[in-house]
Amino acid sequence: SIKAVIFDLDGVLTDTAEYHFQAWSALAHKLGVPFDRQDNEQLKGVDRMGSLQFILDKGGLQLPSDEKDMLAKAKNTHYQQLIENISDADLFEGVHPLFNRLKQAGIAIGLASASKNAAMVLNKLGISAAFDYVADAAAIRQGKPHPEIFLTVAKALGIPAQHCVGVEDSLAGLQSILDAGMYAVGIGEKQLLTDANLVYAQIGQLDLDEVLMLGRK
Ligand code: B16
Ligand code: MG
Repeated sequence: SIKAVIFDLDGVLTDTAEYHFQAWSALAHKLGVPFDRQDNEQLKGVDRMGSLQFILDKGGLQLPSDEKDMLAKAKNTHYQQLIENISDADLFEGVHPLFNRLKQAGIAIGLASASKNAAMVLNKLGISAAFDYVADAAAIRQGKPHPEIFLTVAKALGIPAQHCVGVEDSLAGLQSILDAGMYAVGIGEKQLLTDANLVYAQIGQLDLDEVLMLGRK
């Protein structure tokens, strides 16, 4: 049976994935590298330096590491400006009712976000207290698609992977969940998130009874 649901943040609980996209596309534009939403799908869930490297590789650019650090820092500053004014109004519809139902059912709630800004975003959304455990992105050595982050959260919650469900909007994240040995719920387009056990267009459409059935098979 399912004893924990481990959520991704950006693109699952709020639309910050859009702000990451805007900040990366501004940076790519400055570098003269073509970058569109299709490219961005590859970046979702991928950590900051990995995302920058994807853009540099796409443009055939090789830069010394101090310049890469500067570019990553500039992207983050831009991203933080974009999220400065987000609030509880930016939480996707349906998150509070879902969390309430999980709590009533005694199911643990975890966060597995690759973002070093996750704690700040949770605070702005007003949901920090809802989580039984929040992964520290800075302490994760191998980012998504590696399973480390989801396994770290499960371990901290004290729940074996086969009793966990991961919820993700990114291809890298779904890979991470499945390689961790968990059930995977995708949020987004069915045609894109083909590896997920179940896919819903938005978190508000997630059918918890259907998700919990995954653990009964
Ligand atoms: P930061 P998630 C990920 O968050 C984003 O999807 C990805 O676009 C971003 O590059 C990554 O966090 C790192 O974020 O630069 O804020 O540390 O989807 O895993 O919640
Ligand atoms: Mg995401």
